[in-house]
Amino acid sequence: MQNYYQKEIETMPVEQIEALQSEKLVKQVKHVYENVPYYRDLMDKKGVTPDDIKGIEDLHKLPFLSKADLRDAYPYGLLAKPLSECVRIHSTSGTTGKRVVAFYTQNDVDMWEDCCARAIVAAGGTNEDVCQVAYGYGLFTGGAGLHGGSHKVGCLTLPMSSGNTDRQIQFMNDLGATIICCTPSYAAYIGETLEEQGFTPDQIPLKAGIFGAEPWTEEMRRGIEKTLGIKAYDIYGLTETSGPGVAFECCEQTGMHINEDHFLAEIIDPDTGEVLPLGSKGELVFTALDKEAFPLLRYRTRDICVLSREKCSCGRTLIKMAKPMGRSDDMMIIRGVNVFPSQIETVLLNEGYQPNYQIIVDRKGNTDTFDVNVEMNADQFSDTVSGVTAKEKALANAMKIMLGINPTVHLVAPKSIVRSEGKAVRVIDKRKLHD
Ligand code: DLL
Repeated sequence: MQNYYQKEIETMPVEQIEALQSEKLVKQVKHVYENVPYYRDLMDKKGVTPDDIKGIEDLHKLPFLSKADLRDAYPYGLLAKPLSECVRIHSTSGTTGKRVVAFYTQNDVDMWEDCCARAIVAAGGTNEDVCQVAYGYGLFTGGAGLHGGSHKVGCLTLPMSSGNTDRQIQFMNDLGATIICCTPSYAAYIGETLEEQGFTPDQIPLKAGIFGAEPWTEEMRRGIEKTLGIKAYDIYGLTETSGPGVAFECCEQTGMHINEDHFLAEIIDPDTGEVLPLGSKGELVFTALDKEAFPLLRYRTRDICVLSREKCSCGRTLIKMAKPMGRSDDMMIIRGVNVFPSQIETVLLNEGYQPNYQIIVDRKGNTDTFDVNVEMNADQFSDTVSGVTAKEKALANAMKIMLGINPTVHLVAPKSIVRSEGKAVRVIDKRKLHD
């Protein structure tokens, strides 16, 4: 069994990792230029040739690739290998417009599973563990990625997929699952169900969870850790870059180490495209250094976060990304003010509510309306009407302090907000329907 703490890579001095990235980048740019006419055109338009790229210091010369490019090129326009060499397809959930489809060669699948294996090991996983994979299986990358990683680590893998919560709980208990992988909102739901069934954290066999695919706050982490009696680790990735495992958290739980030997990260100003210095907040851009079938150069993720090279107590030298605050396109502009759902979640959890909420934005005349439905727990529900009204006011006030604008808060009955088994839908923006 290969050891998936890949120490020589994960603790490599920065100069060495940069030299490795430079070497891979030069090769990758040639591969793309020769095999992807769509990107070759973008390079030609910018007047850049592969000879101009001598190392990572030249990365800024390359054009960006955006989600719109991926949609334009659907389905085969960015394919860099013959289909006969591809073994897998995954796809984004794509609620609007065309989906993005990503192709994988066997080497691509191996690299991706390696990244997920590193994440499982960083969360304390070994071949002694039983790993319950409760991300969706299928076109979504969550199930397949963590499943492959779990196999590589040698865990006993429970391929549950998402949903059927009672069965999740039965298998978890009967088969002694020690690690669970799912979205944080589903983890919270499983925790809530376990609590209702009378399980206390010490009766649950889990010791760790690997949660990602959607933004979640530190407050939510603490809530999940408490209910399930585990350590909750973050994991990040996107379909376009292969799936989960681009970055993962270690025991320090202060941001995710990026698998820099495979993914080169930059932070840019989302409005101007200017590359920002380390430590600045901006849009995360990835260059995949090894992907064969669906290589991406300077792909704009639209995720907003910060990179850091501060020394990590786990010994890994891989650069860290902070928890993404959400996508630049998750950000709502309400009455001219920028609002992220994660800010609302932080207020709720600080004020003693559960992260079961929905934001509804609409427009009446020329004014935006901004409503937040928040679920009460059973104790809060038994309150008097005037008590509930006072709580709604207090919560609206706390949100105003965080956001700078006043929402209308509606406290709603326990269990009236639909639970998520995958990525939670937090926002209903009805303004988009009128536009
Ligand atoms: O969500 C891949 C994944 C599966 C990641 C399982 C982690 C675990 P997509 O469906 O293409 O792929 O969505 C990618 O989800 O651009 C982020 O906006 C968001 N996202 C992913 N992980 C995190 C995270 C998968 N840990 C999009 N924190 C990304 C915040 C995340 N947002």
